[in-house]
Amino acid sequence: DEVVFSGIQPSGIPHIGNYLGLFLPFLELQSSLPRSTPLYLSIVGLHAITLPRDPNILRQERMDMLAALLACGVDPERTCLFYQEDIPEHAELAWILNTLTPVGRLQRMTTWKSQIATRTSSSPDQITDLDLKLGLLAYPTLQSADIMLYKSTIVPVGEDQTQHLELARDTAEAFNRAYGDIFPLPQTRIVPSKRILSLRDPSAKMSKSAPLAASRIVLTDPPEAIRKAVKTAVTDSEPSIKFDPEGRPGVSNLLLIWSSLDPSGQTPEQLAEQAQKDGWGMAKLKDAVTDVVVERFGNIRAEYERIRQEKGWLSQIAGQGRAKAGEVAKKTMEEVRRAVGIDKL
Ligand code: AQP
Repeated sequence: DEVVFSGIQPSGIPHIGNYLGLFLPFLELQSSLPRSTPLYLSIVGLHAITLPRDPNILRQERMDMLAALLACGVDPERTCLFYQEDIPEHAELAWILNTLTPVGRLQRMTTWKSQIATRTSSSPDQITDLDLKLGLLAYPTLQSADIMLYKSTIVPVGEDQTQHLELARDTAEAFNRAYGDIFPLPQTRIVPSKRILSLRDPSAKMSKSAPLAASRIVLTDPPEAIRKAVKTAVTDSEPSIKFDPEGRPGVSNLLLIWSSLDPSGQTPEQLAEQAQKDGWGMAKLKDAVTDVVVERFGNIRAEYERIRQEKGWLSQIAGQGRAKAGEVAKKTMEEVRRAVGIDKL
């Protein structure tokens, strides 16, 4: 039987990449899957602390992420919405999985390699940088634990997470080989996943923590901010409008955003063709993109601001999720502990 799990870090207000890469696919599963299919969506604080965070800001951002997910349409009656750090079994299973995960495999993760590239000049096998912490290297193992704890089979995530998902699959397999068949092998639901690029640098993905705010559009941006971010988005010097993600990533990124939110359901290629036929320039394309984003984010923003004030309700939702997820997590860990031989004597 299918079980859906996904997670998001409470590391800032979600941007349109998170929205198109994770939220929308998740919401689609929420509305299309039969009610008997369990859905889990976790705000993963233990992942967020793999980079230094101010505790007070983190506390606020955890709550804000819950409000943002609810504002986007996650239904807490249908989806088990919870804080990862409320369920100690995540860290416990991660530890056990650490004993099965080859260090070399973790060192090959692109996320780790990009951290090394930005922070140290030493070669990957001779890391002397004391700022690089073990938690950051082991992050994908914790992610495997998140997925496996609920015996998840479908993991809707953005395209950037594919490598981590492959690791989760191999880790589940390694566990089953070592201790018996406990875990199903998770599938990545990356279709029709989208990789939204930074508006400032189309060679990088859009990211919550990139220093330049103008590189992203976040759910709470007022219309003027959205207009400005799109207007100043880096494209290229060719005047034509064409969907060519390889050759023309900047324009293609805008077309992808437009097509993902446009009610007509047209593909980026079709929208580009039409724009080209109508003799549009880049300014017109940017206006069209701005309009669909403003339209979609306007309601979400109002809802977010309202929900954010409802602290009592938010903690009630978190409590509900904690109870539901906790029950399943406890059961899985009992099985795991028995299989490994570390159950109560
Ligand atoms: N640019 C993106 N395009 C499509 N999907 C994306 N996701 C992230 N960026 C893009 C998807 O959003 C989900 C939640 O991501 P996360 O917060 O857990 O981690 P992340 O991938 O590291 O996201 P950010 O925005 O880049 O955050 P920071 O800067 O804090 O690391 C995932 O499913 C991811 O694929």
